[in-house]
Amino acid sequence: MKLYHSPKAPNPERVVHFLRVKGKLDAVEVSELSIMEQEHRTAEYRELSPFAQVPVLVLDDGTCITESRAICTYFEGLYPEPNLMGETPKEKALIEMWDRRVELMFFIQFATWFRNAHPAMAPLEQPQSPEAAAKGERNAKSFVKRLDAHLGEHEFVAADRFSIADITLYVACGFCAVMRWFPHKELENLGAWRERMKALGFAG
Ligand SMILES: N[C@@H](CCC(=O)N[C@@H](CS)C(=O)NCC(=O)O)C(=O)O
Repeated sequence: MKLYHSPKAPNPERVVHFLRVKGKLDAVEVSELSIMEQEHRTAEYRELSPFAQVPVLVLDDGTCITESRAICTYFEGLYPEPNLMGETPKEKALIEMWDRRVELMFFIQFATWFRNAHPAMAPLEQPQSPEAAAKGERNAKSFVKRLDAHLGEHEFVAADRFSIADITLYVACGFCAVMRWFPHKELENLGAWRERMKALGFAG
């Protein structure tokens, strides 16, 4: 299997953390490409990823799987232990619910802010929109406050156990540094959750 990655890009990072926790990083050959050099926009790469994004997982039979969560679902099926997506129907639903909330209401909102506000993103996001940036920033900041309140009452994001939802939040929080925003330093419960993640082997 071959995983297409781009250094520091958060969506492939999500997959890499997921695989690392499973102890299966060596199951894939990692191929790096540069988003800033626009290596993901070549005709050859679009054969693998029609929307010109990383990550892509290419199976040995040539099947291409994009979407970081779908790739994680594939690995969860291949390598069930440790379970990261829920054991029971209830756990599976709660973990998916929170993972989608973190992805849609935080990760993507933050990405919208970053892509529309940061000068380095201008070549990729044409045209950049200050209105979209402001809306993304507002949404991301509002969600993170609600999440902080949730983490005041729960050790982990979903179903009171470590799961993919924590990995998604960890990656999203780290990504915020590109706008010099450090939500886990501003919000106490998020900061305490991050310490728990450190204890699980996630670098500070
Ligand atoms: N929903 C997709 C999003 C993938 C995505 O947006 N990847 C970014 C890197 S983190 C990308 O390839 N960006 C290229 C571009 O914007 O041109 C997933 O979860 O994999």
